[in-house]
Amino acid sequence: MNGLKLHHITHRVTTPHQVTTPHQVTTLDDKTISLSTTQQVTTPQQVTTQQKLTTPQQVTTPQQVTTPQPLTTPQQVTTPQPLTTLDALNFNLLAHYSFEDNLNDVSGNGYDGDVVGSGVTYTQGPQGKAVQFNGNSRLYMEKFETYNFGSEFSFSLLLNCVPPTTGGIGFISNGFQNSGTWEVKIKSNGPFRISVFGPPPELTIDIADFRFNEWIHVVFTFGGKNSTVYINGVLADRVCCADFDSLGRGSGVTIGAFGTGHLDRDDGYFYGMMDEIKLYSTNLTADDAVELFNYYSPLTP
Ligand SMILES: [Ca+2]
Repeated sequence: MNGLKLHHITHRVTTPHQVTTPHQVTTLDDKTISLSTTQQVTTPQQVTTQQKLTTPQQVTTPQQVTTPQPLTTPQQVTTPQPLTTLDALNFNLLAHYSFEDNLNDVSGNGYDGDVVGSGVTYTQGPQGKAVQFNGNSRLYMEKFETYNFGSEFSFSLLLNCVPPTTGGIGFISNGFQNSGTWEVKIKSNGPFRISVFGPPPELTIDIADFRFNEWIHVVFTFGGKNSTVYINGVLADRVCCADFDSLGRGSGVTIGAFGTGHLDRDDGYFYGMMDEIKLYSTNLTADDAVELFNYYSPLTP
C-alpha cells in the first residue's frame, strides 16, 4: 500500500509545472508592447504645441522698434544757427537781380525781367557779371504791376554811371508820380534824386556830389514817414516827415530808363553798368546798409 501511494505523489508534482509557465510569459509580453506604443504617441503631441507657442513670443517686434531711438539728427540741425545779417535780410527779399548773363529774379519770387529795346550786354562787375546799358534799352519787371509797396520798402544796388550829355537819366522806378510811387533819377542838369510820391506831397532826397564813372553802392529805405539814402554804407541824407503808403498804381518796375509816366516826355536812358539789385519789403537800418556795403566791398571788378 505504501509503494502505490508514492507513485501518485510524483504525478501530481510534474503537472502543475507545465501549466503555469506558458501563461505567465504571454501576459508579460503583451504588457510591454502596449506600454511602448502609448509612449510614442504622447511625446510628439506635447513637443509640437510647445514649439509653436514659444516661437511667436521670441519674434516680438517691440525689440526691433527700439533701434531708431539713438537718432542724432537734432545735433546736425544746430549747425546753421549762426545767421548773418544778410541771411536775415533775405527773409524780406522781394527780388534779386544778379545779372549773371540773364535777367532772372534769383530770389525765387518770380519777378523776372524782360528787355525793352535793342538789348543789353553782360560784363565783369563787382560780383560776377553786371548788366551794361548802351543808352537804348531798359528792363521791365512786369510782375510788380500788381505789387503794393506799402509803408515800408528798400532797395540796394551797385551802379557805375556815365555822366549824362543831354537830358536826364532814369535808374530804377515803379513809375513817375501818378503812374508810380517811387523813382531814382538824375534830372536834366540836376542832382541824383530819389523820390517817393504820395498824395500829393513827395519825399525827395537830392545828392549833390554824385560820383560818376566808378562803382558805388546805394541803399534807399522808405519807412512810411521818412526816406533815407546811404552811399557806400554812409548816411547821405534823410528826409521826413510824410505819412503815406507807397500804394500800387499798376506799373511794373523799370531799370535803366525813366519809368511809366515819363516815357511820353523823355526816355532818360541810362549809360553804364548795374549789378546786384535787391528790393526788400522792409525798412532797412543803418547797420543793414553797412553790412551790405561790406559784403560787396571792394567795389572793383
Ligand atoms: Ca552779378
